Amino acid sequence: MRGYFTHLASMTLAVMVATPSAMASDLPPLEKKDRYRVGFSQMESNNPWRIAETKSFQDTAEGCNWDLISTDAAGSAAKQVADVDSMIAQGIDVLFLPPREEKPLIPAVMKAKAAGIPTFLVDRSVDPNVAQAGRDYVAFLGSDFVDQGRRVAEWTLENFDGEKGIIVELEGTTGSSPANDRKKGFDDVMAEHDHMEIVASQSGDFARDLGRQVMETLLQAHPDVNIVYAHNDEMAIGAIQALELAGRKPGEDVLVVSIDGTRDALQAIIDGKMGVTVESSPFFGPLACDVMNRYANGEEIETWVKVEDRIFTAENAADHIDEAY
Ligand code: GYE
Repeated sequence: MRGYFTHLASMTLAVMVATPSAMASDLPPLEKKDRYRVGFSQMESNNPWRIAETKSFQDTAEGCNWDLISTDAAGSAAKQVADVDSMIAQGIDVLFLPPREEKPLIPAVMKAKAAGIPTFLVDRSVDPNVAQAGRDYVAFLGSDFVDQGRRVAEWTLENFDGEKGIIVELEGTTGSSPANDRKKGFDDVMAEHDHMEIVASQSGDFARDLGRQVMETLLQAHPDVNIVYAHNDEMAIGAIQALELAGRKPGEDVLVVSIDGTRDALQAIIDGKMGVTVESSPFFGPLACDVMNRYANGEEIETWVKVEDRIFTAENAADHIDEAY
């Protein structure tokens, strides 16, 4: 077990046992081969997280005997479905899919299943009421986003020293699993605290520029904001730019909190402009290799291969910036 964990570099795992295990008979099997034709359908490449994830798959390919076909849907769920279609036509043996949104990517999952291609969802999931791990796809490899939101909220409660928290929330891509779950985790905790109020919550599509624009607009309506919760670091950095442009002092008169652990976010923490980022690792390549090989060996795969996330604050950001992306 130890050796298995150690080569998974910067990702730690918890094995989930509570969920029902995969019914091998329902799922397309994966034949053992010397080389696999592997599809990786990236959703967009407009932020460092996405670029690091794609690179992690590329870096894993040779050592895992993959002939990797990767595509980039450039932010369009419709294109991502078409990309998967084209990879199915190219005869992939296995599919790794980060679904941009929870519902629009379900047809891609179902088509891969119908074509006999085992699919692993990585980093994001689909609507569990429609498509299920262990039945329609093998497993979801990724973080607990509700818990990430909850941990940001708890850190904020411990570290905010004002009397009343006026919170602006910058949501991720509408209809994506991390946006839905990071909102739920954070909002549920804050709802239990009367001195905390979320005055606005709007999507910045997980993008830096949009995060900045949305923050600029929301600042007009809520000049008294003193906490910004962004669903990812790129939007947090955009929000910091908007705040500074408006003459505010992030880290002094506004507490900015977020999720991911990018290099820019760790630098913002070191510079005192950001309070916390809860980790959400993009380095899925080695884990994907490992889980795929276990599946090809006929092992039962847990329906959620859960990634454990660290937390970065002023106490440890400098220790981790060199390994950040
Ligand atoms: O937080 C964000 C990215 O799906 C976990 O998507 C991922 C999120 C990540 O665009 O930066």
